[in-house]
Amino acid sequence: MSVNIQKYLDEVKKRNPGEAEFHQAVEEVLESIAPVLEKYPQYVESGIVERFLEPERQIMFRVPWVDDNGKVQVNRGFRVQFNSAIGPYKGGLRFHPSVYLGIIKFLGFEQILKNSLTTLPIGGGKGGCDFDPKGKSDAEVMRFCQSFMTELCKYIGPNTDVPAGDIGVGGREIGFMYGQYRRIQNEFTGVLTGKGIGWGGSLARTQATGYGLVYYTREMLKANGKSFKDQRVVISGSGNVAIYACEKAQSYGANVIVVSDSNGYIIDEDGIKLETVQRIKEVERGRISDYVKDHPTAKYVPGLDVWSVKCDIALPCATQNDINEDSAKKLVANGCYAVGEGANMPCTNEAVKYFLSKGVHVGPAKAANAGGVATSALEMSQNSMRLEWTFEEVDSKLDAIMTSIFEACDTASKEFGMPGNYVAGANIAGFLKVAKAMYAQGVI
Ligand code: NDP
Ligand code: 2IT
Repeated sequence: MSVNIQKYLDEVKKRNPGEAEFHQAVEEVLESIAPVLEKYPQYVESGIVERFLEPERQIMFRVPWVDDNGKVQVNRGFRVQFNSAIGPYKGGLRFHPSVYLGIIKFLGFEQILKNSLTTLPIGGGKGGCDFDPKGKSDAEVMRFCQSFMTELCKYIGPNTDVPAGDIGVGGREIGFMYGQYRRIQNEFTGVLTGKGIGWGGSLARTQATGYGLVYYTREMLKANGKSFKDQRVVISGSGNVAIYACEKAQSYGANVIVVSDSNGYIIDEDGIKLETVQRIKEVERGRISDYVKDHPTAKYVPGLDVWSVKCDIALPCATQNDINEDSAKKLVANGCYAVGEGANMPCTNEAVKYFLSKGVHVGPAKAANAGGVATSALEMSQNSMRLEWTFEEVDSKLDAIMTSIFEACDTASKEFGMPGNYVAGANIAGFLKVAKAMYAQGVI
């Protein structure tokens, strides 16, 4: 049987006009799972693909709040509850001015497969708001978060949908939202993850996405006879994922020479000084350009062309479509041989194809950055058991999960005749588990 993938994609574009990021994510997955659908025609016949591509529920809501000048501001909030076949909806909240339905849907769609790969019982969802936390006072962020949760709380719950952080949502925002949820619902429950230590949070959740990315990339390098030791690493971003990827890569002997933000990037040939980045980003909420004040031998370059810096390993940890085909060509021309995707969909589909055609090892986001949500699921387990595990316990479970995710991608890539294509392997392994669950549960 030959499966017409284009028909599904055309239908997605027609039903979801103007949502370019969602179309892009769907296209990549459909291309990968074509051989799966040929092998298992029952998934085609029972409409699994059409159902898989349509969110179970999409919520959009007004978020009114009052700024420090007494002026009323209105933002638009989203929660897309995409698929709950294998567990409650699970996925982060993004607060960034670029947020619209197409971004939340691409993230929610990727989350289904990512969460499936974690081996833990979590479905896929994502939410967010077009609110820009930059330059806002703590009091403004609190009033905004309270208003956002006042509406969101109607749709979530510890067994229904468990949000967490993403771009623009860290410990401060989770705290304000958790407080408001608890006040309205009058219950102390694991409805959000990424909570603080001492009120339901898990040790190692803060580090988990960045550490997990490096654990996954370590396994990918190992399978190809390589390691992080003495390699030049370029990281984009300087937020939560970038910081802890940098820490773990350095602990494996890598020379991390670049971090960035949306204004520019730092090149420090002697190795990025992480404590300076952490002070600027986690404490002062400042700009990465300040780094050179402490380290005058480093260089600050305005703009986003981080991928022109020569490196062996690239870890994009900022945002989607950060590496296009041109950047991919520059990276390969400069000798880059491995890419570990810390951000969600940081490479365009054309960039991924170019990398694979040149033999570059690509650790796809939905596998390589799954450590964050996996540790969120461990936080949910701890909350349910009313127990707290040590940092070492959580970190060792995270390492084992990332190793098993790499093995699943590797095995699926070989089983379907594409050895070394971990992008296809991740899509296939993630999809199979969800498809099997949907099939068993009937047409719903
Ligand atoms: P943060 O908000 O902590 O940091 C985001 C970083 O990316 C900042 O340095 C930011 O710069 C930069 N950035 C954001 N948008 C842009 C843009 N449009 N252009 C250039 N730079 C940009 O977010 P996280 O570190 O949590 O998230 C980073 C990525 O990792 C995202 O793709 C997210 O979806 C993904 N991810 C996050 C997980 C988590 O647990 N937090 C889990 C899995 C994936 P600036 O400050 O200038 O905006
Ligand atoms: O993209 C992601 O996986 C996240 N932002 C983390 C989601 C979570 O529920 O911890």
